[in-house]
Amino acid sequence: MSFLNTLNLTGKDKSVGLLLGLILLSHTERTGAKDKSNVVQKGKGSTAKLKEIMIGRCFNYLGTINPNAGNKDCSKLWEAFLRAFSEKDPCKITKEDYKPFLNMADHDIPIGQSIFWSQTKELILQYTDVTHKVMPLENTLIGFMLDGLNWCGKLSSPGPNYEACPEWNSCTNHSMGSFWRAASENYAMKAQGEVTVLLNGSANAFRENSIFREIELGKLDSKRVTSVHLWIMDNIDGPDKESCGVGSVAVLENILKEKKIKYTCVDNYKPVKMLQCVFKLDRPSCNTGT
Ligand code: NFD
Repeated sequence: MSFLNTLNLTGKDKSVGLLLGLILLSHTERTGAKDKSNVVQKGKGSTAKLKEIMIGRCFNYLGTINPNAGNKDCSKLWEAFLRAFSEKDPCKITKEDYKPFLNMADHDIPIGQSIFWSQTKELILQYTDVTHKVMPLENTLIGFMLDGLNWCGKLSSPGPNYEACPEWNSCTNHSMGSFWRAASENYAMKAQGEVTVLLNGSANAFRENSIFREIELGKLDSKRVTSVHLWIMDNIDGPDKESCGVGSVAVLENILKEKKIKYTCVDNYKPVKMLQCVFKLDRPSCNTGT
């Protein structure tokens, strides 16, 4: 009503103004201008050719990367994935919306090959490619199909919105945030045997609000996980901010003790350090002494 007051309307005029306002509001809802909800969509739109990329990655994964993942229908997987966010407000997508896709795409993770990371994505993917000894979320069918892609939908039309998406941090039930939380939860629940965690010692390693801290750690089942190996890797050019027993790493160690999960902790684990050094051999900390 304060808006009407500013127009200096009185009596009957005010009622007409109110009626006009209501008509305008209902028109806005019908035409889909409400897609913007309360959030300005400033983020990148969905990745071009999202469907083709996802289906192609799916065939590649099942055919060449991990034929043990079983029989899956890649087109049906795409449809289940799309249904999670198509024709919906991109800020109102929940973890549950992705459950049908996750259930269809799910497969076993070999015992002892679960590996978690936070702020060390590039390094963990290099380590995975070189050793073939671990299977991070990004090397499961679910993670492989979506890693590095962008997506959201809009209320007023089906399919991905290629123009713009809300920024990841602008809302809680973001289409991508909810997906990664759901996928990470699903991945962590399946961990068995020895588990590895690779954290960044040049940062706040065990960051609050990180998916590793908020979702994955809590889903590690102490009956299935026999031990956790923490590798705290500093960037080659430093700084050495956190280490085993120091800062947020100490907090993580205490949580593992409370959960009664055995753990080891190594600072700058040599095989990973050597990978970091491949690209920066001239740095003093990479001096191999030869
Ligand atoms: P992180 P974390 N805006 O390095 N996971 O502990 C945008 F655009 O802090 C895998 O949270 O570690 N992207 C993936 C963001 C994604 C933002 C999420 C942001 N504000 C979780 N914040 C994946 N493969 O992409 C975070 N991100 C994205 C699983 C960005 O792509 C893995 O199993 C960043 O590289 C792993 O154990 C990524 O989220 C753990 O959760 C991770 O942020 C890593 O999640």
